[in-house]
Amino acid sequence: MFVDQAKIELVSGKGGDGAVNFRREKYVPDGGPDGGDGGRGGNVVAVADSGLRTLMDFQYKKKYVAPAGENGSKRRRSGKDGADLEILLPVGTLIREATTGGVIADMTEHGQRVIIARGGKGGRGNWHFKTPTRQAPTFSEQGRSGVEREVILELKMIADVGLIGYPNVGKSTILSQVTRAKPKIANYHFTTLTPNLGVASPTEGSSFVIADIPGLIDGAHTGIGLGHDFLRHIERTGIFIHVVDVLGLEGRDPAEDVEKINNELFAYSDKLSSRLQIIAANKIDLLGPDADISEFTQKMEQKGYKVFPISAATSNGLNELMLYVAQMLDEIELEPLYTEDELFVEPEPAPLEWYFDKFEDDGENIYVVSGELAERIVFSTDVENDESFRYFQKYLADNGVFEKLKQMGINDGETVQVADIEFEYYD
Ligand SMILES: Nc1nc2c(ncn2[C@@H]2O[C@H](COP(=O)(O)OP(=O)(O)OP(=O)(O)O)[C@@H](O)[C@H]2O)c(=O)[nH]1
Ligand SMILES: [Mg+2]
Repeated sequence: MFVDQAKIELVSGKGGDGAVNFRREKYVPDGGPDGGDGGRGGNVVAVADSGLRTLMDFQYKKKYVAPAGENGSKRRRSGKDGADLEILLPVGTLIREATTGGVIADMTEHGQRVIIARGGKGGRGNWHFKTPTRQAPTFSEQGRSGVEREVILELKMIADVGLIGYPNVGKSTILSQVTRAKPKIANYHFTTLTPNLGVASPTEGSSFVIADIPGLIDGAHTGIGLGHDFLRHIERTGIFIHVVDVLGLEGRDPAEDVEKINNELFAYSDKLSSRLQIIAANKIDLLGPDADISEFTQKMEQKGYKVFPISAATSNGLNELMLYVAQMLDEIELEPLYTEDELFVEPEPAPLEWYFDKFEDDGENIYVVSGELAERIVFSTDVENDESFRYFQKYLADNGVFEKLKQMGINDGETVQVADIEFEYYD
C-alpha cells in the first residue's frame, strides 16, 4: 500500500525529578543535602531514511511518546537523559505543524535529523536549594513535562523529471524503457495507481530520477480520477515530460490533451506552470507511411514546447529525448517548493519561559522561579549593588513574575528564590 499523508502526535519525554537526599556518612554527623538532578526527557527526532518508500506505518500508529528522563539520586548523581525517539521517514517527507500548516522541516537527504519536540528539562535536586539560612532544604524540583506537537507528514517524492499525460498514452512504457523500473503496463486507463520511480542514465556520468504518476484527466484538480492525489509527487521535479498519444487512438486531439492537462496542473498549483515541459509525441511506430504529425509539432513549437517524436514500444527517439532532458536539467534552476514565510516554523521551540514552583520547607513557603530567563537575569545581577538589585526587581516586575507569584498566593515576608538569588517578598 502506498500512503503519502499522515497526521501524528509527537510527545517529547518528561524531565526526571530532582532528588531530596542528605549525605549520611559514618563520621559526618550532619551531612548536607546531596539529592541529584533529574535527566532531560527524550527528544522526538525525525530521521530521513532512503530505505522507506511510504508513510504506511503511520496509518496504524498515531501517537509517539519519547521516554522520560531518569530521576536524580543521592550523592548529587544526575539521572540519565531520556533516549531520543527516532521517527523514521522516507526521504522527501515534508513535516508541517498541524495547526498552522507551516513547514517545520523538509527531509530531503538520507540521514537528515531534525528535533521536532525537545524533551522536558530535568528538575534540580535539593542541594541546589541550600542557602546560608536554609541548610537542609527538603524539596526539589519536578521534571518539566515534554512538549506535544501534532504534525502532518506529506511525502513529496524526490525526482528530477515527471512523466505527465492522459491515461494510456505510454508514460509507464517510457519509464520501463529508460530505467530499470518495472511498472505495470497495460492497454487500459489507470493502469498505474501509485507513483513509480526510476533512474535514467543516458550518458555515463549523467543520471536523474524520473517519476511516473497516474494519468491525469479533465477535472483532475477537483478530484476526478486519480491524478490529483499524486501531483504532489511531481512538485519537486524541474522538468515535465508531457506524453501524448500522437495518433489520437482514443479519439482525442493530442494538442487539446496538452492544453487540458496543463489547465489541471496550473489549477493545482501556480508553481507548476513555470516548469519546463518537453512534449513526447508517442506511438509513432503506429503511424502509417503517409501520416504527418507536422501540424501537431508546429502547434506545440509555436507555444514554445520542444517536441520529440518517439515510440516507447520500440525505443525509437527515446535516447535523444533523454539526452535533451539531461542537458536541460543542467541548465534550469528550480524554484523552491515553499515560500520563505512558510518556512520554517521553529523545529524546536526554545523554552524561553519562566518556571514557577511553590515548596514547603519546615512549615514555610518558598517560591522558586527558574528557567533560562531567570538564569540570565541572575547572571547579570550583583546583589551587593543596590542599583543592580533594583534593576533585577524591575525586570521581574516587567516580566509579570510578581503578578504570577501573587496568583500563587504569596504573602509578605515569604521567600522567593530566582535561580541563585534569594530575597524576601514585600508587595
Ligand atoms: N504501439 C505502441 N504502443 C504503445 C507505445 N507506448 C505504450 N504503448 C501501449 O499503450 C498502452 C498503455 O501504456 P502504458 O505505458 O501503460 O500507459 P500509461 O500512460 O502509463 O497509462 P496509465 O498508467 O493508465 O496512465 C499499453 O498497451 C502499451 O503497450 C508505443 O510507443 N507504441
Ligand atoms: Mg502507467
